Amino acid sequence: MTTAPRKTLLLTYLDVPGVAESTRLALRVANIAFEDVRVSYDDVGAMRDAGKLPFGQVPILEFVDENGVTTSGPFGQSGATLRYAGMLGGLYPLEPDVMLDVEQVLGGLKDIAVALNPLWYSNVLPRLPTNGSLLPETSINAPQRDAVQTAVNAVILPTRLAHLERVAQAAKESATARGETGPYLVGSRLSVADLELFVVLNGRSPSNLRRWRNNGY
Ligand SMILES: N[C@@H](CCC(=O)N[C@@H](CS)C(=O)NCC(=O)O)C(=O)O
Repeated sequence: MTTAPRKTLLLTYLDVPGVAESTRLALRVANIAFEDVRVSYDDVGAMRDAGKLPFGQVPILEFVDENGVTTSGPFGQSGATLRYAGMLGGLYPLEPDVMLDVEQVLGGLKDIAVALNPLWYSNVLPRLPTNGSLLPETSINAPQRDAVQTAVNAVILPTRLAHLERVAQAAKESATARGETGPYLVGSRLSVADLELFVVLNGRSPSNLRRWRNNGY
């Protein structure tokens, strides 16, 4: 008799509440068993050199059998892992109109994350997917960093957050019209958009950015 390979879901990412944090939360909230594998930058480098990372970076999601052999994946890109976890766990609405509300919030949060990148890396570019380094030629100096921070605080965050508030209000009204009332973006159902909102607004606050940077991230 043959038995199907046992499948353990592995999510591999750095030990920070970064781009894979909402996927971790989605899997936990939905009670989906997974191994929360936390790796160092050196580990990422070794995995990249071994050809293990489809996009040269983490997070990756994969299924492994009882011998630790990958049976499905690895799959990269945090947006993909979040949607996958959301669909598995019932945190990703499949009705097109509700999905649009969730997706536009995810997109708005991505805009915020992109604007924060130069502060995170003190560089115009994020880490290179070839070797994880930051290009010295594209680094920003302290006055440029301050200018980015001022623009982020004075313009980007207030405007983007006002956009999100308006969108959330409209989503709430749509949910109410569907007869779904509740504290979440799309009414009574927690979705991946709520989780990503929490992570971006809580985890990537300027004070957390400073703390992570001081810890070498
Ligand atoms: N677009 C990718 C970006 C992934 C990414 O930037 N990963 C970073 C951590 S947040 C990484 O692997 N850094 C280590 C390295 O590049 O060596 C995603 O969302 O998954």
